[in-house]
Amino acid sequence: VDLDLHPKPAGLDLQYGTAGFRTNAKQLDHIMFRMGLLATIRSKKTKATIGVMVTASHNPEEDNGVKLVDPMGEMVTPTWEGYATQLANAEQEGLLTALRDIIEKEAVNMSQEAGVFVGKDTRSSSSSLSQAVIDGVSALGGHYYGLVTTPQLHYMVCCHNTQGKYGEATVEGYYNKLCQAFIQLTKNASNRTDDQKHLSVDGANGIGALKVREMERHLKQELKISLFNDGSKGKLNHHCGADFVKVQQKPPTGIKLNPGERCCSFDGDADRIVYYYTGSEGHFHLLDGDKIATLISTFLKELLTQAGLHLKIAVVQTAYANGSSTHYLEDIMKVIVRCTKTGVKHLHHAAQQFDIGVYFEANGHGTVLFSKAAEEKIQHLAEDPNTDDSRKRAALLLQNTINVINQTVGDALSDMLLIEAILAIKDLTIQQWDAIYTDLPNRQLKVKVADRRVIDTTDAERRAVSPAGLQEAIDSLVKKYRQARSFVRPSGTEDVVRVYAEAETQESADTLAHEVSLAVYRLAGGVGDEPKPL
Ligand code: G16
Repeated sequence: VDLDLHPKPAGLDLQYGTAGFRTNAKQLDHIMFRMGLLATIRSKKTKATIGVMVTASHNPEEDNGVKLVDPMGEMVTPTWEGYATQLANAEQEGLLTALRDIIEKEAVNMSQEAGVFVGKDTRSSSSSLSQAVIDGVSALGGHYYGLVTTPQLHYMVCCHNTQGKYGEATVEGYYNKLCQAFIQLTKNASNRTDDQKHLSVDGANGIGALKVREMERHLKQELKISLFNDGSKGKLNHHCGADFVKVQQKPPTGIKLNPGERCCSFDGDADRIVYYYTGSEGHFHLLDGDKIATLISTFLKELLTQAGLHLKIAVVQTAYANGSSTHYLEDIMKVIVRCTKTGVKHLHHAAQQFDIGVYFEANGHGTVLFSKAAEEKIQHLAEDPNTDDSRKRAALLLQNTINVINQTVGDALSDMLLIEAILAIKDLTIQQWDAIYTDLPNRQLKVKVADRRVIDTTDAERRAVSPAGLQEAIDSLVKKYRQARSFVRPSGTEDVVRVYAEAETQESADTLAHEVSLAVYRLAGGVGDEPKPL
């Protein structure tokens, strides 16, 4: 391999963050090439196919990024994130040594065959950057997937490495599996009206919009989608998409919102989803990842009871989870709740500890994991001739639920089908779903600092240990408000510090978020203008 094909500019250092490398697309050419090399080594090491996804998901159009996907479709393991950072930052003349280091440390047999699936989103920089990845793997026979959503790539890696047991490793195979399960599920709903079958989708002007169009014909009119922000004119993630809707707490531009109607937004690579509607008074109602986790876990818990199955179910959240959701899940629904650091890789891992692990970040990124033992128990019950009708119905519903879910990673298309099926089966309107609990008013802000690494956190990012005095400042501010909570953390995908606050009223949440932003600005080296009140 010619290692000088995509040279690194001297002195540029980047870290493998929350979801891989992510920055302005202009700085990523050498990173992509090197991740192609690393994915190939990882493939030789694991004797399995590895995935590389070129995307910057919710970030603006001019950014890009890359994440590595391990054999079962999960995020690459932490040791290899470390290798990725080492390899990315080796100066050009040290690249060969850096590669040899990893090969030696991991005792990789370089004569082993390798396979790498490469996926990309619709960003204008994604074509040339994915070509740089392919240049890194091509000498070793990588497989290229063209335009796919992030979750489709995760799915296909898993299908390939399980020799098709998880499904067929093609985009068609993906649609078939999910949509057939969806159609089976909706057979359990009675007399759905056209309104109930209708959903407005904001595609964030990204890859999800193209894919929802492709998927539609597999849905046999059981779901009728009005697609907005389909990429034909608007800019990716600009005033639209799941991140915009969640953070701004308002509808995207470019969507027609009729009062009371169910709508959802995907993010730029379709691994997140949030729902919303406007009330008759024009008030905006957001149903975020926490509400989604609640809906899904309630549904699963009811099915387990009906099936008479004793399986341990848990919900995994992050510090961003609304306090009302945690309270509802623990105290009313009596399910186990766990809190992890931000990043699906952390939630995924925690969810694997249970028979059924429902994990969702408040931003709408999540899925459900079923242990092998749980899947076997459900299958056994469904196939046992002695199972009575109502238990059998529950077992079959659980089986189809498993099939509609993409267990490899959060997936907007799969989550959408699952949510639509649950609403149909339980005959719930979005308003009824929303009324399960009331969110505490909250606010998220960003603060620019010179070096966000000066902020270090502990307790699943709920407390700051550095810089000195910051946590004490937050504690005394929080004390001023009722039902209040606040935390700060450095983002792993953008060059900012994130601030979260919630309180009894929106005014308190806004003021608290602003006050905490000021504390960050003053104690953690803020740059630019001081944060202004909202
Ligand atoms: C990525 C991660 C998510 C995370 C989000 C924001 O999402 O996959 O787990 O919540 O970034 O992370 P941070 O607050 O560290 O910037 P996406 O959809 O952008 O890939």
